[in-house]
Amino acid sequence: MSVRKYVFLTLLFSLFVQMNLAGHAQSLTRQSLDGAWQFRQVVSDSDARSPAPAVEWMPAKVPGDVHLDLIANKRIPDPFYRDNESKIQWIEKAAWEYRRNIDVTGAMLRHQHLELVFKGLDAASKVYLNGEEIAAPANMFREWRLDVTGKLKSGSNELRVLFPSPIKAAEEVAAKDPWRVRTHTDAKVYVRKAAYEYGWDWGPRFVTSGIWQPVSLEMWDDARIENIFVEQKDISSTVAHLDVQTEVVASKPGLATLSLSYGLKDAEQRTEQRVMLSAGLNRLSLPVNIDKPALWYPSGYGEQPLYSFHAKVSVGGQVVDTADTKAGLRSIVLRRDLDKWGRSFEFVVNGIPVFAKGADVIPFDSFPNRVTTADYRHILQAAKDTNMNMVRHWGGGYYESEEFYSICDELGLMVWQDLMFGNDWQPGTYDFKQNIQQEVEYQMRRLRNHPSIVLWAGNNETELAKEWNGRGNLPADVHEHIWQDYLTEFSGVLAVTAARVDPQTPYWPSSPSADYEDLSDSFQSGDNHDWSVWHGRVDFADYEKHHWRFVSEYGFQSFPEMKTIESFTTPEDRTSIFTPVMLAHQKNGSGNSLIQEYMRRYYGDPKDFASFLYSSQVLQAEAVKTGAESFRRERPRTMGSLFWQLNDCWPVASWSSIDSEGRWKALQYYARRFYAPVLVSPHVEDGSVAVYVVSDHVQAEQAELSLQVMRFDGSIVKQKNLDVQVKPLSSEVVMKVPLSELLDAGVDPADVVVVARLHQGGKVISSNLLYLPPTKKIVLPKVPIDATLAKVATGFDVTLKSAALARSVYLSFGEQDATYSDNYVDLLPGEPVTIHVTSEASLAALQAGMQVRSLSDAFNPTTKGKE
Ligand code: BMA
Repeated sequence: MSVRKYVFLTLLFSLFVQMNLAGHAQSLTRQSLDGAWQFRQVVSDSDARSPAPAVEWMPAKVPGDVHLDLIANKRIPDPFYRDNESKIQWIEKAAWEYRRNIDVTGAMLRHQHLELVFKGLDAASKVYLNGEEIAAPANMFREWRLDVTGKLKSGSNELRVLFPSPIKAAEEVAAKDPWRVRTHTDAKVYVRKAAYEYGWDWGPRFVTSGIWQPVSLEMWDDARIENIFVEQKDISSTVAHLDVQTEVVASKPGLATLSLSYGLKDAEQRTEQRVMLSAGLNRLSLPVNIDKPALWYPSGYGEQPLYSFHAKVSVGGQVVDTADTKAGLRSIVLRRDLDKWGRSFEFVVNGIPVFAKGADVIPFDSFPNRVTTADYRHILQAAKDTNMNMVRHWGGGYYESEEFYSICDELGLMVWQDLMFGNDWQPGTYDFKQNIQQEVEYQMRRLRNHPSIVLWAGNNETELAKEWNGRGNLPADVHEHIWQDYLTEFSGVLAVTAARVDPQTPYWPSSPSADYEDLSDSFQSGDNHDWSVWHGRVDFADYEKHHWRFVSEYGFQSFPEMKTIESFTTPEDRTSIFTPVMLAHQKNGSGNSLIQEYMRRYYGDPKDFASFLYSSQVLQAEAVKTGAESFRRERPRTMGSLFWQLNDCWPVASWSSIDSEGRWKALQYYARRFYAPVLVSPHVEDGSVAVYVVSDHVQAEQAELSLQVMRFDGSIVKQKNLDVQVKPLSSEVVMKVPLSELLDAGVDPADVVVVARLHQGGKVISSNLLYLPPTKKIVLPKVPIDATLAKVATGFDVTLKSAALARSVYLSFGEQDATYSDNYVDLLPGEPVTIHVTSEASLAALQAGMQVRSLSDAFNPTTKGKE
């Protein structure tokens, strides 16, 4: 057959297809199946020992989980209150089922494709339609798209999802792994589920089940859009070379039109392409070049413009599906160059080496479906407002919602995204590898357009875990086997998936890791988790001995403030930090004793329960401050400081800087200071006070340094001033003065404080106090602090004044909730500080509740030498 004849027939055939299609083309219809469902406990499960098994059908809410539904039906008490956690452990041993009806019309049945789409089933489950089992999903982190074409009938259809006991389900899968008897891998990891549900050293155990993400029925005919990927091929300030890939699933071959409009807010550009679809998945690539693109920058380095992309597929002139996405244009490189210290570990965004400043983020609640947009915004805005530019999304929870990443995009918070593998050793079975590959591919395709995501990290501490829990003593062949499994998964399957699905975003095998170049936790290379302070029980100053390349975890614990403690305790529970309920809300073993041990090491015994809560927060803040400033002074050797942890998922003593009720702890206020873009950081080294100036600014700038040695009554022992040229993106010692020169003869170092301030344009851009002897050797003056409350246009102002030094002055209003422009401030004699307060409460109520507490108030008076 001649070529000419072949082309003519093909065109004739497609024309025929077109005409046929034109008549029928309809756009995809999505019907939500969220909302009211029913649920019950499946009584067949023989050992469902529970006080009042929930056997009858009860109202349920989807998306959600069985714990939330039992709370809503008053079948269980508030899991967070007192020690209720221990009373509801029966739930994980029970099997549960959910059901609802779907009313289907003839018109719906005429669609070529009817698909049930479950965005998230936690976790091992069976799906039944009109009594027929249609699927057995077993991964909480995957989307389950179930073809029910020809299975739905006109009228009412019953959809039911059965969740066996997660504990049993995991045991059953684990039992099938021939290696398990020798690897002793924990059964729970065999079913892909959020690890923190099983409890963590800051979190309670609520092993739940449920339809935790939205469900819908999708009806489509010719084609639907599966995904849009804005691949950022080459980005610079002059031009952005993009490849916009639209993935279209077509039910049969045919001509279609793909049109794409894109742009910043209202500046729209368009491009269009006629395409020949083949049946199945089509990856349609549309190259897009944008001149002088508006680049996305991390917070502190520029704006966060987001381009919108709108794709439309038309068949026979009819739009059959549309899809939207946003993308921020930026180049991101994880630079790991050999240098005099080993190999660097720095994030370079649009050519700027960014010192990562931030914290680790855990799940926002023990029950994901209770987390609101306001919760995300409150915590993430707090991160931005305290000069953070990165959050590490830790690998023991669940991949977050679109909202979380969109807010990070908007705020310029880079996201170090762990894949959801937390600490535990993972199975190496073929099924498991398949399952996690599909999970990670799905999640990366869902999230890859978010400019905030700057790294995919394989897991949390699983490389480290190679030697944990006796694994180091496994027989050599077993140890070799589990290591091979690990490498295959985290430096094989998942690394390859990342490179294929999101080639522009760096992949890192584990946190911490040195990418096998060195043992993880190396000084020379990679990231590390520095737990010498706290878990290692060493002094805060130990941080200064560590020259890490990037610190992705370190931290110290404290208690939440009284109002949060009151939310889960009775007055009897609040008589000591060691009451059973206070201990039930401490998940890190002897954490409360360790706080006390450090308290006695640095300050002494707080005089009462409230003082303990307050001073534990000051202690935590001082500990992390010591680490953060040391890591920043080490720039460019160290290029990141992420402290453990930003948030809490329930009310608990933990490492968080913001408690479960969203109340900032002292650490959050301190973070704004030690993460300031330009930081003055005085430090005692080789018998001198070395004053470092650290800058994250890309421009050089002028500033004036003043260094004072001040007695606690404000009188000045020594003053030094210096004009400083602050270099961009640097850390530098700008002044170094021997202590002997700073302290005149007869001046007791315990009676003075070194005050370093950087002035610019008449304003103090950074100030820092340095105490010379160990804190415990210092007897702080006991002076009344004058606090004046005034109503102002935007709320209230409180002006604090003190005749002598007052450390970590904490302003609060008892029962009244309020937000503070600052808190836990050091008051220097005669230098009033005004804190702006916003609150629903009235002036009178605030006046009545106003309390001001400083460090010296929290401890019974001591006299010099008696400490
Ligand atoms: C690291 C983290 C978490 C843990 C924290 C505090 O291990 O990865 O797993 O909560 O330390 O112990």
